[in-house]
Amino acid sequence: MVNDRKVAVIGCGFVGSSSAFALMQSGLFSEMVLIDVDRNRAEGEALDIAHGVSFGSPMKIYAGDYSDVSDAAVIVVTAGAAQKPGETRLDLVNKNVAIFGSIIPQIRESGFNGILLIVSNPVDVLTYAAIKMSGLPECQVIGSGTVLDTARLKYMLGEHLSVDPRDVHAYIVGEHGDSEVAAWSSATVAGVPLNDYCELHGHFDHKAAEARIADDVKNSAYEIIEKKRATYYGIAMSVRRICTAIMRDEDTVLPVSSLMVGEYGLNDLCISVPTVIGRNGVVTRVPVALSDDENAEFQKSAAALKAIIDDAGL
Ligand code: 6V0
Repeated sequence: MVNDRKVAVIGCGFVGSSSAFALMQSGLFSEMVLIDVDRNRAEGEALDIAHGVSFGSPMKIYAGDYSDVSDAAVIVVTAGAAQKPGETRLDLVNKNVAIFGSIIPQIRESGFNGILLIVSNPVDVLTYAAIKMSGLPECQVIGSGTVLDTARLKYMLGEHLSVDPRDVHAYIVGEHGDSEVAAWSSATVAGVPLNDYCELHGHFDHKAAEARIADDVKNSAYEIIEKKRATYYGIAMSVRRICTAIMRDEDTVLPVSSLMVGEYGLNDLCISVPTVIGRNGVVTRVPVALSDDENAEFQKSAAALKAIIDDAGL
């Protein structure tokens, strides 16, 4: 039986603890179990976060093990090595595939049948690995994908155009990483095509602005890691947003990473495209319009991911 009020977070480092903190504040769950190979870390984070409960909604928060996850509605996996300054997300493949080899089979053996949300990097490759190792239906395994990159894009466009980022409709698609693609051709502000909206605000040099903003989005993780060693608040809010879409059965469109079965001509790899998310996970993917150039870049991103999946022997 799935307990709709229970979430588990595996990996309690910067990203896991920040996500747990954001989930505690969300009021979505009334029970949260934290798991880490460093048991003290999980216990410390559980205590620290639990002390905020009296300012939020009643909630049981504790450090546990895999016997505690069988009935969770959602498991968020953030365990694994993180990027060091100068390292790409793809540099982490072998280390984190091995770590997943010790985590996902234990989730499987527990009998878990909820939604598995993968956050560890490289997230697209690890989402694919989690589908293979968990035996769960593919719609129940979701990678946080380019939800964070898209949030960064909307924030930066909001700043550029002095408009609420929530009124910017624009997506980063492809790999959560260096080959990601900004889908400029379908971007709008309140339904107005992006370039038209830019011109209303006195911005005419579209190509230069697009290149600058896409670069800033792509490089923001590197910049933050260089300055403070890790990124965690933005991803924690992304985790909260994805969990909200799931638990409230919102059918929200979010650019999560999931297994392609013919969409965009792709098969047998996980990559981010706008995807409808509800209580059972992936409902369907939205065929966002890409220009020829964007599609070529997106296909390149997919080919790069496929090569890594094959190299890793997944
Ligand atoms: P961190 O602070 O080093 O935390 C990792 C945690 O995982 C530590 O507490 C470890 O003890 C724990 N851990 C390691 N092995 C296991 C295991 N077998 N079982 C349980 N716990 C284990 O790293 P941080 O929290 O900064 O990053 C975690 C992961 O998230 C990394 O792979 C990052 O690259 C990734 N991120 C993904 C983002 C996204 O948008 N998808 C964004 C930011 C970081």
